[in-house]
Amino acid sequence: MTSFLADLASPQPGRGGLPARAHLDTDAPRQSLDGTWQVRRYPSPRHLTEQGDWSPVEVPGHLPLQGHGTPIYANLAYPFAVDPPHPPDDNPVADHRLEFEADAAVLAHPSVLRFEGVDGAATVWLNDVELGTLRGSRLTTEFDVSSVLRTGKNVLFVRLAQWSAHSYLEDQDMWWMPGIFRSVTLLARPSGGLGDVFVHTSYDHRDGSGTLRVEVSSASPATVTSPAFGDLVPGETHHFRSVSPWTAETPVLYDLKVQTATESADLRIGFRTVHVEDGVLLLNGAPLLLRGVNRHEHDPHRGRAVDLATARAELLLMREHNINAVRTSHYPPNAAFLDLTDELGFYVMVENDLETHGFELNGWRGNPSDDPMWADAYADRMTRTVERDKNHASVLFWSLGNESGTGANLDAIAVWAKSRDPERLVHYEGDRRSIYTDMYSRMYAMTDEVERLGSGSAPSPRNLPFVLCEYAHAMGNGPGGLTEYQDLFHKYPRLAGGFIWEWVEHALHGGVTSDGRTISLYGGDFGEKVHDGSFVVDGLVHADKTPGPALKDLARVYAPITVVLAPGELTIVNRYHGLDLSHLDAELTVDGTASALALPKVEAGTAVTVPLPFDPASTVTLTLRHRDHGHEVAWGQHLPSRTRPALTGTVTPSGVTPSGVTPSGVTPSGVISSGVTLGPAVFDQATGMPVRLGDLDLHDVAISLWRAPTENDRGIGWDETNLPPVADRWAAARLHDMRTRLVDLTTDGDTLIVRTRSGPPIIDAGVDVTWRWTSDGTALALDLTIEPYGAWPCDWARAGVDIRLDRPTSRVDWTGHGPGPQYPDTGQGARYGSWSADRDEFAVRTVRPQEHGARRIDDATVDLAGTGLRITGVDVPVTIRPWSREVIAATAHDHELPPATETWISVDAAVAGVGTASCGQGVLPQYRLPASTHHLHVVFHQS
Ligand code: IPT
Repeated sequence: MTSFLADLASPQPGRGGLPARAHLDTDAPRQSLDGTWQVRRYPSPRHLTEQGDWSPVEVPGHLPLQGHGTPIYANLAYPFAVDPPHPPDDNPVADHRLEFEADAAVLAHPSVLRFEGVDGAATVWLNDVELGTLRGSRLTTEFDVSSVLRTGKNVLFVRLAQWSAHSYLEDQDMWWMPGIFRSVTLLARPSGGLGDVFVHTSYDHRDGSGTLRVEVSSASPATVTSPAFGDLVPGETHHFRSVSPWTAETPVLYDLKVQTATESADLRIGFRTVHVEDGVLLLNGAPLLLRGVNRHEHDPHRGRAVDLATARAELLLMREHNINAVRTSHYPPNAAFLDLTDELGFYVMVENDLETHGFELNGWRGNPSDDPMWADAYADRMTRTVERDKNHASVLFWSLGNESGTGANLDAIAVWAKSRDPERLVHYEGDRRSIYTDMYSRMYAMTDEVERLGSGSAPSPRNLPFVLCEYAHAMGNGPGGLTEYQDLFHKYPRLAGGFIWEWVEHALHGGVTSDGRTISLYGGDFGEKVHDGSFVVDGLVHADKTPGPALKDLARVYAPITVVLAPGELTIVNRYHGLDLSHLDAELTVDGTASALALPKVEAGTAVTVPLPFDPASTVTLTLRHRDHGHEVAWGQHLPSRTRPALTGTVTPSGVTPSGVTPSGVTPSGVISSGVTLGPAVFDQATGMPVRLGDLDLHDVAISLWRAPTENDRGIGWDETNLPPVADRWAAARLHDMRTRLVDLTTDGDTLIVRTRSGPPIIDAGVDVTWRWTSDGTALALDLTIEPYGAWPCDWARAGVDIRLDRPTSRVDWTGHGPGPQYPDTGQGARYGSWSADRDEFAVRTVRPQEHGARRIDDATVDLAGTGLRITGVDVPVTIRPWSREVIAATAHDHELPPATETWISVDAAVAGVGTASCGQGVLPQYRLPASTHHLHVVFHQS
């Protein structure tokens, strides 16, 4: 076993494997070795005598998700000493063993054993014969087993160590979880069968013609046929006068059969040309806008062992939300995923299995990217990436890897990729010189810089098109600011769009609480000493693939059509790559009554304005639905101006005794003077706050400027790296800890006027608040003015009123924007209408609790088990939750929040945007809330 140990410290690629080739679907017999294997563990490769017992394990699967060890989440930081190429001694090893009988059909031929993904570093034996080693966790390795596979019992043995030299190359921001997490297959390789196939196509948009060349390597003569094109000569370029191009909008695939006398493969190919001209990314001659997401493979139970049905469902969900591009961050996906992207229509950037990000924490010293010792490993990884996936129409870009600094090894693999596959574009973000890439790529660049790049006032290297390989970090409540990015993409042809970070949250399933709540876990929850907490939970969809609110917002922002409704006219901007609108149905809804609308013809890349008379006082919504898929593609809405609710009569306050207020605003302890009444409301003369509305007790009514920090509030914005996160600024100002003094409580005719002054301790800044209460005998109206005084040390999170009710809410029905939440820089997907949500939906729960769920309402009824509270106003931001903000802020996981026994309601005059400072720019200036005067008009009714 010394060689096992020595191998682990070798920067060399795995040995013993066959040359990389395309993942082909052939008719040669095959046998899946997936299923139940046996596993036994050792604490380290130096302790291989201390073996544990054999126990079952499912393949594909990760060991830590099956009770063998624990997952570790770290972003950049290597959870071991950075001592390349050496792995740590503390290095869990697992022997995997499978006994199987080989199928006669496989045994009848030479054969290979294929591993599609083994996380960690392994040595493989079949029937005690060492086949070689596996390196490159997310890459395919094939071993020739022709002379080893036998009739009857075979024993496959895989010794897998978690850490090796190659761990330095696999520092992706995700869970470290060893295991054979993709399929293991025996493939018959008939003599004279197919070796490799490389399909080259192009499309000429000027005349609709296409070319096709199929390179075949095989041990005997091969033929290529296609129902559409007849017989083709391998290796020869065929010209076809008219082909249907492949695009994500029209994913036309042609069948192709490549065969020898002994083996035949079915391929589905597409004709398309991707290239760059004058700094613009073009597909089939027309500008290409990437409306993309970064997709990791993740399932809360199975980790990266994501089955194809799940992958298909993910892609369908993306398509329903106008996503047209996927970056396979940060490794090649399950090979069959790309069959789906070909078929369903996605532009794919396939990324090499490479990241050395942890070296950045060490000033990039010793970075493998620039060390000749690692050159072969780099070449090996890139080769296996390109060779496996080179026949997919959907794959437009090869990415060299993620966050691996710069260096000669990257330069070399870029040059190799370009020479091996000149028809695709090469991407790498980490090297700003962009000397060998086909696009200038950045991550999280701020909108002002993107604007400069788009307009040309900041030059992009070599006049390359610009792409954001990551932006808008979808962590917790957010991302804010999607619209600002998209507007720039629409404005400047040089901007080719980008990929949101990221598609799916990587929370792991941690069981269910006694009251039935799912436990979702993140970094640190497994006792890791080095970890990055909840930073792994940052996706548009939750780990179980249920959409978070940001997905609806993104769908609106990514819509390939913009609909603008104004009284008298309708403008439609068609931003499709090539489609006109004939595949859409339009529905016009005027004040709730829907009718079909005939759409004008609008060619791709053009806009049309047509007359559309309607009463400006009506609510008009135009939705466009995709006829084939049924999903809503785009919508626009005209909203009439609304007037604030007015009471029809007034009653006068009673019981106001100015002497009840002492100069300091303090009443004798324990005495609640409740003599002040106004219609259905009773006020505490000592505090000036309402304590009762009809049958409802109101508690803790107070002014608040704080929110439970979002994960974006906790991040340092890239636009102000010299400042602490806004959440820390609020904490320093003790924004959560306001102290209030009643200034006076008076009446002015039928108005009860309460003036209070509130401010955090320590500092001499705060707010003067005037509460003007009126009532018609049944409802209670509040006119509130919040005015800052003093020099405020920070912006506010919000400005509004908190109320606690001593009973839980079951649901909320409202008229206003919905169904999703809305902050000033999010909620693009929220439209005006009548909505209903249960307590959890309204609150919008996140894996790590934080401020969320504000809706802008005109009329909301809060169901409080037997009674209700109705709130009316115009566009009033409201949050309704069972917990105080202090509780939310102090709770690390959703399942740790206490059961709902009460209701906290906030009714705000203003709220701040959320931005995307968890990784990227903070809240844009126009969405911040510097100290200033705010007004709120709202009416409460007990119902
Ligand atoms: C960037 C990484 O590429 C990605 O894997 C992920 O970690 C993301 O950030 C944040 O979730 S790197 C970052 C330092 C910009």
